[in-house]
Amino acid sequence: MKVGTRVTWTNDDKTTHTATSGTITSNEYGKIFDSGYLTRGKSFTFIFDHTGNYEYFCLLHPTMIGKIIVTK
Ligand SMILES: [Cu+2]
Repeated sequence: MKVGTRVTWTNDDKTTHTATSGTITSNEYGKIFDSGYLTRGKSFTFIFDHTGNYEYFCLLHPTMIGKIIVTK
């Protein structure tokens, strides 16, 4: 997706989740964005203003992972 895109994560699950930048094994996780605990129905929005590959995961369920690729 293009720089400047706004991404919204919405938790449609019964279980609480997070969208937290980085990987569970990195000291840097959560530094770029961190939704905090998203209970059912809650949303979190982040605007990607820089190019790059942004991995993210759920702090509560670290096998839940994703990646966002931001291009010019
Ligand atoms: Cu989770």
